[in-house]
Amino acid sequence: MVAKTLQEFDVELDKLHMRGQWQYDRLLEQVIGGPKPAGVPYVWKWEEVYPKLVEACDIIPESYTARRNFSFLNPGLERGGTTHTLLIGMQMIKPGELAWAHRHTIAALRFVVRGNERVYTVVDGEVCPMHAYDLILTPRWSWHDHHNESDHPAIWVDVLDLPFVIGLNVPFYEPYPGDRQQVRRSSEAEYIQARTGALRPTWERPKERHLPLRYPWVDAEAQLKRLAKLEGSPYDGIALEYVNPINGGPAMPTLSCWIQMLRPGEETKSHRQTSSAVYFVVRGEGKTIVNDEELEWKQHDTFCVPNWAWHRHVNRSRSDEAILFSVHDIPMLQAFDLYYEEPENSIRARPAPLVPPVPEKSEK
Ligand code: 1HN
Repeated sequence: MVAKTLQEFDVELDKLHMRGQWQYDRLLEQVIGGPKPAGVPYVWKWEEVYPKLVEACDIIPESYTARRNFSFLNPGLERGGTTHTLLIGMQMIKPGELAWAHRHTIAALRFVVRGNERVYTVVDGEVCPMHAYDLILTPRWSWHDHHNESDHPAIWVDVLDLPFVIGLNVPFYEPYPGDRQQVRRSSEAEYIQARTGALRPTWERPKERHLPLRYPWVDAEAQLKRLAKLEGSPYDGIALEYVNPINGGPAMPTLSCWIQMLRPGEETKSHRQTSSAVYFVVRGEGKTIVNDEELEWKQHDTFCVPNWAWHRHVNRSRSDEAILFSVHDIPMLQAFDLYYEEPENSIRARPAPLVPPVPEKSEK
């Protein structure tokens, strides 16, 4: 009997829905050199997005049932998503509108573009006012409804870990019984958020996750200004993370949110990370060079940096700062020891400043 060739044997196995390990050797040859970035770098221009949002207000007269939201889809990803784990988009809500309450296992956040005191999201019974550039979390499985009780349209950026949750096949969803959820109105002291500062009730065990629900822009901007004179990160300038004040970790278990200042004329060094990111330009003008592609951006543009793509940022202005808000999937990778950077570890690599030396006693 003539011996089977390996190729014939592989075909037989394939019919039985099995595959020999030796086949992976061939596969591995293709992946040598590390991950290939998933999707492409891309910019969604405010000047193209904004008129479409305005148009959507006429074409979709109510945001009552659905959210009047556009997702920004990476032209290089067949499965959808802005990166392979993150989805960013924009939402507009007209005066008097309500986007009714629901919850899902997809974690989300809102970064406000246009808002005011009478625009708010209710998250698990807590009212979160939406002023321009505030960050509001709507954590996994939290009830959330959006309200615009003001006379002006409101716009915000939505970021979700949707591709990640779909990838793990855990997309639960539930509408609230009724359009708006009950609010803890009697006193702000009842809010979980009132317990996230440096002074906390001695009689309660603190809630440990998904806190606070709202990071006001006034605090973020003040902290950027306070630290602007520092050297900062060679790769990201003055990049600050919105952290959970209880455990010091990321704002949500899958999403790390950053606010970052590039000083006038600042050009960062290039690096790559196994994480991917989406960016929203708060203000300023510049470019981010991703591999060989130059992403030109200005105020209110949105862009993405795929995983394991070399990237650096340039603030083109000699006189003005550029401010970027970004969301990274770093915690997803760190949870499983899959977070790497090249050419060096830069995130949290440096120790905090030392106590200044005590001067020697002078002889009198
Ligand atoms: C969602 O629930 C919201 O609650 C916005 O405002 C955008 C995009 C995809 C899936 C769910 C919201 C969304 C979304």
